[in-house]
Amino acid sequence: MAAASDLSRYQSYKREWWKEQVVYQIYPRSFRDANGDGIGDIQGIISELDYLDRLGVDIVWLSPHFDSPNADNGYDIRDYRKVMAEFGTMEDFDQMLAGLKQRGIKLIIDLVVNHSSDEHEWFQQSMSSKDNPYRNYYIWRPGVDGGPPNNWPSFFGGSAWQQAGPDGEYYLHYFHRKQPDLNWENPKLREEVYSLMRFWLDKGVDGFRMDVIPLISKDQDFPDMDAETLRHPETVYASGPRLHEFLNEMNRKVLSRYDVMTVGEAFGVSPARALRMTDERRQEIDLAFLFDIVRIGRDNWYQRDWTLPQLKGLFTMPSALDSHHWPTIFLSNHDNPRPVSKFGDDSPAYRMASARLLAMLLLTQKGTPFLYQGDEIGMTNYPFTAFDQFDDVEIKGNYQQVMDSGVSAVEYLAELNKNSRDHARTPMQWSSAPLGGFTTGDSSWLAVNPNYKTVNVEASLKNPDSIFNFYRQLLDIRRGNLDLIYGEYYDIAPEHEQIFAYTRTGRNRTYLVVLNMSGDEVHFATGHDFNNYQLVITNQKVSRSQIATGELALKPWEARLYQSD
Ligand code: TEU
Ligand code: CA
Repeated sequence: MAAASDLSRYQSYKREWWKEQVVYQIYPRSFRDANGDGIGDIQGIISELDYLDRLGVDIVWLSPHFDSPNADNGYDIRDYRKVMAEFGTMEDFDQMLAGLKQRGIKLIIDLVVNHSSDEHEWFQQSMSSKDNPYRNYYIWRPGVDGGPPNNWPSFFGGSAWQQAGPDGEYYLHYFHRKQPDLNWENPKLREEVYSLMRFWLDKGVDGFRMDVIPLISKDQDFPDMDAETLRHPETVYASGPRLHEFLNEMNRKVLSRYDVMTVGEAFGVSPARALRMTDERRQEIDLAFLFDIVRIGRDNWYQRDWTLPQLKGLFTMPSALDSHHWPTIFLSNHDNPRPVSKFGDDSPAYRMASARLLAMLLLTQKGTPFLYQGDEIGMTNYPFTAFDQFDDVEIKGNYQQVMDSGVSAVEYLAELNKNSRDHARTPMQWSSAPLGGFTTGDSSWLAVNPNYKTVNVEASLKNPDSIFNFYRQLLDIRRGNLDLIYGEYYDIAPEHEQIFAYTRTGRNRTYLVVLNMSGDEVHFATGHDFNNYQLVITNQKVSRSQIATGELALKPWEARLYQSD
């Protein structure tokens, strides 16, 4: 049979639902509070299912909803089979899942199995004695010369080793000391993980986002790091020798038995390793989040300048992958600043235009798009003025270390105002009511951005030109549009300092995207004859006469999508 009539393929790509759909990430603590205690919850999500449906997203990724003492907002799990009491009950979860399914929306949940909480029963047992059957669920080593076993650092400050229990040994924790790393060398531990995965899959969830998954395999020699490596410990942590073996086993024993998607947080991993993990012929995981784009210019807590040609180069790499790989596209998540503040312009003059431009960028690139809650209404970074306004364990853990290195508090605060994880975690702004309508109570666990009176869902739904409605229109254009989804990517002006312009060429037509990523009016020669193109959508009110010569006059932050006849 001719390839063209094979419905399971589009050109060289194997068609998969998770390549064609759009994911929306919910950070439950900050999404919507239904019972007035100032903390988002599952009933809050349930009350907004129609909102998600109206937006038109296909898949929800829910950040951790499991029982947790919240040292790291749920990324420290005490019981993998229980719902966090603050978020609700298992009945609430089941009701949410059913409500999503009713609306044709899939659900993927967070799989956090590089570490658990120190309050997990396994760890309590493990710590109790060297002879406990759970001892090897975690990674214990004797100290060296009265100190920790090696010089490995924790991402959240200090040593990655903590002494505990009656035997004086140290356990490993790459993150907070309340997040002990699980010992994947132990086959029993691996079976526990597979079993908890089946528990949720059997409930009907459609897959997993896998937290720091490249970190699960550890170099069993635990060699000291040199000074240079100490600046980027994740490169060592993500180089463990058995990663691919473990992922393959997980796939064989669990994932391959369900129709699900998996996306691994490829933190620290080399591009080659990320490619191996997601090569469809190897049967490990489907997708990976690479951090180059979202963290462009980042050097630890410091945000350096970057240029548009550099950013465009980062988009070219994933699109150039062979057809056995499929990229993800994301501009933010719960660990990163707001995209309109980082990649756009969040000043009143350009917030709306630049946020709509970023919507077009996210939804017309090649790869599965991940949209983070609040970005669809153009939520911005929070204007932090003091350290006690932060909640993040990363800042609390690193503060003293940064101060001791001779940096001033003013400078650190200025950098955190660009890149703190808390920018993404302020409560979702639903209306102009007090606290942005996030809660019916009189406080919220993290402050609401003071701009909630203008930046909120209620206002966005009413305004036909809102960022929300632009997302909605683009999602409609993208849905089922195989040319736009699978079409070949070509950057037509990689060196241009202000314009990001590219084509997506499918079987039936070519799309042309032109984005003015600057606050200037720019004249741009596209090299395309617009006689054969129609304007599909723009983020500005423009007349079509401007396109006659193949040269476009673009307003500040203007975004246009064209299609060939
Ligand atoms: O994040 C890991 C990660 O990439 C970073 O946010 C990391 O915490 C930081 O940059 C180190 O400097 C995942 C989760 O997304 C994050 O929320 C958790 O805190 C972390 O793992 C631990 O589970
Ligand atoms: Ca609540």
